[in-house]
Amino acid sequence: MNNREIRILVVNPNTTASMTEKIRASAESVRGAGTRIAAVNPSEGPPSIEGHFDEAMCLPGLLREVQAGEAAGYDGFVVACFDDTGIGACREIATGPVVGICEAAMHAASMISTSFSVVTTLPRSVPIIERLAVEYGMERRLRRVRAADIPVLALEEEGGGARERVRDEVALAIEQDGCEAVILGCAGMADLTAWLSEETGVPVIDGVVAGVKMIEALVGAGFKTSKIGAYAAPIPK
Ligand code: 5HY
Repeated sequence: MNNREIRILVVNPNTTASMTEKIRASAESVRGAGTRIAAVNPSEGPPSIEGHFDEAMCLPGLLREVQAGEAAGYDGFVVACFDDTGIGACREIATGPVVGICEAAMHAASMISTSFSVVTTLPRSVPIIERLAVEYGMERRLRRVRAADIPVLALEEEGGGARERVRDEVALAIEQDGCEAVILGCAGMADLTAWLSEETGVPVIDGVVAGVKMIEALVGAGFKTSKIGAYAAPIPK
């Protein structure tokens, strides 16, 4: 029986500490007794990731955090940005498994339902997530990617109405898309999961939770990232 402690580093690739705290709380709420969680964000980079340019700009900080986590001996990593940005690069520098919250959430949804919709923040993120679904082989399970049309950081403002816009879009997804589960398409929505599941009676999946449990499972099974091909260590330059 492998009951060694599992250490997981959750990296919020944007620089908004309040979102990192929210992510930490979500991860802590489901961690197993033998799991230790650390949640970090880079000190430099975009305060929110809203599109391709921000995705690129967050990479140096993300990779620095993962490199530091690898040096500190973390067993696995969760990249807590729904764009799953930089996953391949993180897998090259990590020994243990690395999951992005989009991939983790889509796989979780595919095992508890036959179809799901995603509710994210801005319309510009919709095609990015649709492309990820194709990349992950989930296009047949995906009913629709919807946007609540709110900036990512609106989720950090109390009373600004962002929560309600997310709730309304989740309700539309259930009403109109024929989906059996809904995925929250932004790490900043992690604190809405229980409330929305309660309100709708439908499984609402937060990628942070799915990612942490997936890493626990992979590490617990003794799996590490394969180093014989695409995720081999970077070639020294
Ligand atoms: C995220 N952006 O999870 C993504 C998702 C989004 O700063 N954290 C961000 O809403 O585009």
